[in-house]
Amino acid sequence: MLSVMTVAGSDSGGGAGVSADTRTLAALGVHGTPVITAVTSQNTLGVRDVYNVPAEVIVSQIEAIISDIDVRSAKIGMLGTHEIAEAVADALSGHRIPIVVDPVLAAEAGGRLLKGELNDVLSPLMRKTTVLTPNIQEAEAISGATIHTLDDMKQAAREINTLGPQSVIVTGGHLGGTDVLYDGRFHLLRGKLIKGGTHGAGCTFSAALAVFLAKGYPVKPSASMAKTFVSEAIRNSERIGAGPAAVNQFRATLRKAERYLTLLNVEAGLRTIKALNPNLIPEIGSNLAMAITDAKHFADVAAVKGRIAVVGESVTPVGCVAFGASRHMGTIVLAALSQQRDAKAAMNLRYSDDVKRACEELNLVTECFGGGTEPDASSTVKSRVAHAIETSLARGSGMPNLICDWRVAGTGPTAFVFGHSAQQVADMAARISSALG
Ligand code: PXL
Repeated sequence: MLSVMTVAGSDSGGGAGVSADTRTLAALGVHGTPVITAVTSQNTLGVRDVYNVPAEVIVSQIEAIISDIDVRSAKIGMLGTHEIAEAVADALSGHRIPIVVDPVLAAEAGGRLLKGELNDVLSPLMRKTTVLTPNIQEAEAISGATIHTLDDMKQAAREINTLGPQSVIVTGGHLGGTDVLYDGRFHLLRGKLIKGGTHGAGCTFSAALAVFLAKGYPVKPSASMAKTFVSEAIRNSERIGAGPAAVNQFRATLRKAERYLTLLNVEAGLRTIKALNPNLIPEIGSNLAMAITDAKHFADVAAVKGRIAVVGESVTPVGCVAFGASRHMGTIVLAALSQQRDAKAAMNLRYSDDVKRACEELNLVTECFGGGTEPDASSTVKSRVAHAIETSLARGSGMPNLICDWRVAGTGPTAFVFGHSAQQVADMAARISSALG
């Protein structure tokens, strides 16, 4: 497996430093070997304490790694002292791999993380650096210039390049969102400021850059891909304490995986549904829908394109399964989710006295309209569903398996079957079908 070394400090709050690095490496599919340079006691509100690991312990970690594991690049983050930087530079010399150095001055929420001037601390590493990735504040500290504009960023990048690194990327997250790459020529990595917390963003960008270099990409495409990755991590940032939110390297991937598994789950449910009694399918058709966790919009709910119809004597999905395929059932699922977090799936069936008897026989929890306490007839099906669930929960009956609505406009009496997955809903529909005889 491709391995990448990170040489970094530990942030006990878990947002930045080695935690952010190893999450980034894992999310991008490589093995990370962490070399700890410092132990910081911090949370999202700031740094309380810094303990620099003795230089010989840092060197020992690097030697243990490179004597055995074929690391293809290294990312270097927090270095608390000049002596530590010198030891790291010596330990890595003779090892010809791309080295990304992310200068670390202070934590996001405040608190310096090094002794002395950043310039001086980094000097032993400068000539060994493939790419140096200062943010604006760090670029100011290294170049001695003040940066207000994109032109100032360019000047600083060129200035810093004379200190030794092959390439310099001044990241513009604290200005307009565009980064400046200088490798003898200027390249702009265009971007916009993204809404979200940025604790750990610098570590994530530089670790991702090290991954793409390890995979053999040149600096410029590596920087673009790393920028895309960190942008997504910022967009998905989450608050973990009272201070600034931390970037999240996995949420985007996990959401994609959940979307895929949701499609598969609806497809599996459809295989069960094919055997249903056709009398259960309303004349205008049915649908089987399932949402992802925290769905906000009907586009986050998968269902059958077209609908599920009765063709001849068999229950048949008209189209394929896709997100946003059913506005109607998407709305029903979102209404259920607004009351109960795991009520992620639903299907609409034709309701009748026979279905009612079958549900009683099966002991299903059923919430029906008609008692006079529900919202008036002009209410939407969405508000009636939400109200029915609220009523059932308030009564202590739990999440209803079925909500029966005698009034869904144009469709006739309808039973909405609910469950945590499309497969579970399909299984329940199959039990009702069997009980109908
Ligand atoms: O984001 C820079 C950084 C690097 N390394 C450690 C940190 C921080 C910021 O908080 O704590 C250990």
